[in-house]
Amino acid sequence: MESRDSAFLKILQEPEAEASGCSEKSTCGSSAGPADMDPEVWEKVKNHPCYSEEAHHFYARMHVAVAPACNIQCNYCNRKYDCSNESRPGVVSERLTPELAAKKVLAVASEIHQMTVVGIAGAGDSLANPDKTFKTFELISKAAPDIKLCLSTNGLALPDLVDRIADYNVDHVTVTINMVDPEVGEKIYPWIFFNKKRWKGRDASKILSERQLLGLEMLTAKKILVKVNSVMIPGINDEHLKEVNREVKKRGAFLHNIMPLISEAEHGTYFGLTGQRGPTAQELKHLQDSCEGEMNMMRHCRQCRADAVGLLGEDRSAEFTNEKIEAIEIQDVEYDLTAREAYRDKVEKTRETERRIKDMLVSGLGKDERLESAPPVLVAVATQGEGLINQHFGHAREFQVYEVDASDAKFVGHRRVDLYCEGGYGEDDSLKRITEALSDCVAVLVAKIGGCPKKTLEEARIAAVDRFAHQSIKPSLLTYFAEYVADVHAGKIVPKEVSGQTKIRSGAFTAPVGQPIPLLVRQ
Ligand code: CLF
Ligand code: SF4
Repeated sequence: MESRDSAFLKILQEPEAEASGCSEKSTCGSSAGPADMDPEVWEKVKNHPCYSEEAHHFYARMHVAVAPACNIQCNYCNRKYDCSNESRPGVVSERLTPELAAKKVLAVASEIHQMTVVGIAGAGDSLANPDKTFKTFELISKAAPDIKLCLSTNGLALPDLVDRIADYNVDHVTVTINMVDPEVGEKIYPWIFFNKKRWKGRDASKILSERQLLGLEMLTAKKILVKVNSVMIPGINDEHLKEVNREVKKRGAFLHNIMPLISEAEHGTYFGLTGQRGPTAQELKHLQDSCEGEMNMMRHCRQCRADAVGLLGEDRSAEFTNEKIEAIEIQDVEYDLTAREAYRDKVEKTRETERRIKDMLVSGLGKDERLESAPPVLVAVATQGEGLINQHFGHAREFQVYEVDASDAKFVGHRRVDLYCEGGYGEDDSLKRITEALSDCVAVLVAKIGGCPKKTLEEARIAAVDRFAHQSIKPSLLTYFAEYVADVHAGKIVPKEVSGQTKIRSGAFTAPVGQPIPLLVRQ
């Protein structure tokens, strides 16, 4: 009988014409591809790392922190920290003027061809600082016309500025909506500043909610893509976010990004100081899963800083400090549009091939009854980008987690961890925490792993697998799933009961200066 592996190989070797060209699952959201959506929408999202999960493996964003002021107070925010609308609560290292921001964009884009999007997400609220925000967009669109413009807002000022947003060709707007019920809202927002007056309590939340929903409707009427961010605060708005999800869907939001509350006493926020906890990874996934039937969910958000630079999950802002940018002579910056386009073309070809392989694998798996009826499992992956399993276990600062079954390998979250390998030595404490962080996964796919961590993981019934090193993530996951199910049927693996309360950790990987991530896409 033909082995499953050789059956897959045969599928992979079949000519392109045999491919379905389209996933059987028709979705239209962050994990969707070109076959799932209107071509006009696909053009807008295909290289936006936040609006397309697939794109986030290949493309980077940068934030320019030109907007210091805010017009509301959120209980999860302390003014000296980044805006939690879009960032982890870390201090913005440096603020920028619109002129310096445009110069920084040119410098970053000429060095990081992956960078396709510039967003304004703080440090306060982009639309509470409209002149600085729009001046920055004006300067960037003149200097770097191929870059997408993106902004994030709490929505209070939004209805007054929708026309300006459209005038500046901003195609992507994020509105943070944590409630549609002022009774819930008053537990999140102590005050807002609106119409030259400070409002408190339920009145404040009523105004804020009405303005957010009106702004959302006005944007979607202008065909501007809107992502809604919501901060999940257990015991306050967790159940209520299902209603928020229905309301924003009704008003045409493209994507819903439910993010965990990040709350530590040292951040000095109201929630941090009063001991309000954030959700566990499992609670977050459960809520995201229950909203998915209603609309498409973003699961790959890394809650980045308001001055982040690089792929989601890493932060190269330390390479581009104000001091360095100020010292650059603008005429020395080579903004090579042709090279940037060539990079994107190469990425698109790679993505197309990956999609084709994945679809062929899925259609092959679907023919096997045992696989089709097998329940999904969680599998972790160590990657440094480009959609490849290309990171050593000991060098990973985060693991991506996928839910895999015979129909798909879906990105469902990430787990941030401490480095296992420091200075060439394995850290036992880190290994213990990594094992806990991955406790609900049946395997972790890595480029390489040493014997000692492999044994520890296997004792926790997490298979450490390095035979897919430097191969594409999704096809490898589907292949692994087929092998896993075969082993379960052969009695070699007993499926484990999964329960977990994994604490979510904040903080993006900050790339050490001088060790940038690889730029080249494989041939
Ligand atoms: Fe920035 Fe936000 Fe635009 Fe992305 S981030 S303004 S939509 S370019 Fe992205 Fe970062 Fe999550 Fe924001 S991962 S915090 S969703
Ligand atoms: Fe902080 Fe952003 Fe809320 Fe303003 S909108 S209080 S900056 S989290």
